[in-house]
Amino acid sequence: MPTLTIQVGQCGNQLGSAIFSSLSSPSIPSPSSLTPSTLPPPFPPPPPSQFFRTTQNCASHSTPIARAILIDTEPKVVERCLTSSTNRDCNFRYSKSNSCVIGAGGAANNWARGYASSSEILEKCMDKVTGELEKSPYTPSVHLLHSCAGGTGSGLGCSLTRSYSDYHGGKTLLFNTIITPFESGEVIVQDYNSALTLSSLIEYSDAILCIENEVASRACSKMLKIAHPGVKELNGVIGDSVSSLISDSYPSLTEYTNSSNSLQLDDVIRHMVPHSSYKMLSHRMVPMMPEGSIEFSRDTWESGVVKRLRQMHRCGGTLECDVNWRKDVDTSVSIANLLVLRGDGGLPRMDTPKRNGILDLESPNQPPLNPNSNNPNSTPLLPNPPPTQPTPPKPNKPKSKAPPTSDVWSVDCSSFSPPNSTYVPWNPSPFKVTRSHVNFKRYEKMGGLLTNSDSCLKLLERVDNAKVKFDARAYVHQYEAFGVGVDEFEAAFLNLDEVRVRYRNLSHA
Ligand SMILES: Nc1nc2c(ncn2[C@@H]2O[C@H](COP(=O)(O)OP(=O)(O)OP(=O)(O)O)[C@@H](O)[C@H]2O)c(=O)[nH]1
Ligand SMILES: [Mg+2]
Repeated sequence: MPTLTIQVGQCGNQLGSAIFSSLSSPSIPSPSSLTPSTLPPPFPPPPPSQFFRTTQNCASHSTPIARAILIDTEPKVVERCLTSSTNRDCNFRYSKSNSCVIGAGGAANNWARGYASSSEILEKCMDKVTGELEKSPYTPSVHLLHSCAGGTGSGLGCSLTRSYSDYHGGKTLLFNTIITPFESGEVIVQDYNSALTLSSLIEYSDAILCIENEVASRACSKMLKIAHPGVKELNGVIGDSVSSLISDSYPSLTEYTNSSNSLQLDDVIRHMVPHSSYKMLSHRMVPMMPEGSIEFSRDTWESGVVKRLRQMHRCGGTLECDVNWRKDVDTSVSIANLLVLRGDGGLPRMDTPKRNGILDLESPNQPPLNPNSNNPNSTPLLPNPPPTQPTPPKPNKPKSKAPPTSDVWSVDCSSFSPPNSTYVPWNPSPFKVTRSHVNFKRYEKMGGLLTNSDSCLKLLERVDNAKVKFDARAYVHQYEAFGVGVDEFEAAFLNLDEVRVRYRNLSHA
């Protein structure tokens, strides 16, 4: 099932490029991989069909096209994304007609300016979105990417999220990946913009993945040993972390072997947000290491990947270098966790290239997709696919094939299951694990963990910085000029305080 990505502002667009680049990167068979001798030499495997489409009847040769809309209020970044995706070494490309540059000068780091974009601008963006949606029979999830601190990504990103929710809410689930600014402060009003962004998304988005630039920067310097990481390096780390979670993976070997659908973004949202009062997600990834060290690493699944992720989760650390191995009780109470394990098997098998890859929706011979993801764990609190949607016939099943000779399917992950992990008592199925034997890039074994827990409190506490400025009414006039005054600020702070109280109370539930 397709997922539409909407990239807004400088950060959203640059990050989108990094995520699509990671999603379309070839996996490299590792020296000790269990299957590569039977496989042809490395070549770019088909990227996940959820995020790409192909053009007419030439699926095997054409470059996959990202299902993405590129939006900004200044042309530079969008143009750079379009140009770099035409480079020979790029494994995907953007559709030029999906770019939408409105205005000419940016939103001057002012959330209100971006949010107050005219209905004409919103309509222009939504027309592009509709144009892309019409290329697929049904799109159950939309992934919006933007920063919190600027004006366009944060303000227009929130306005688009709201419009999308108004037009398509109930039929489509919205997943916002947002980048929070460095605490040291790059933009003087970044705390205002972050507070207004979070408050708005909590209302209109279905799930919010918060990624801190601070953490990405430490990942680059401490884990990848990059001396002076720049935006490109930060985006490399974030792109890999996000794509390792959302790329194709399967709940079980049976589902993989029977060619059932892989986990889709709407399934992720339903699992991770079982109650609409708790939408804040965070992520972790293991391993992260310098490129040159990867081939020397010989991790085992249980002690090398799962145990390390479990300990990071236990002590609330986002990076492996923060792990305190002496801690033996969970610091946080979780609402839900999703563990994704990838690797051991090298490349995808080549006998059924379509299976892991792109379904050519524009080809007349392509069997239609089944829009019913029928996830048994889905809850009625988030919208399911629309009941009026006609159910297309089931796709022809590709021939069943021998299971991959990889042990990723049998890794013991029970340390994340209740009661071995601390969960709220009201979620009957808080833990899910999905797997793929396809290596993630060069990593022989890797694990990603998506968490909904009270670990988001640290981030929410940063709102207090905004309150201090607001008490002095600093810069508020700049927001008032675009319709966001004292009342709107106070409503946003109140909204965020309520979220804090809800998450804080998890440990008393
Ligand atoms: N990780 C990451 N952060 C970025 C990137 N570009 C900008 N940022 C962060 O985003 C914030 C600034 O937001 P931008 O996305 O540049 O702003 P914008 O949405 O284009 O809005 P205006 O320029 O104000 O119209 C700062 O916190 C930057 O550190 C990027 O490519 N990657
Ligand atoms: Mg900008």
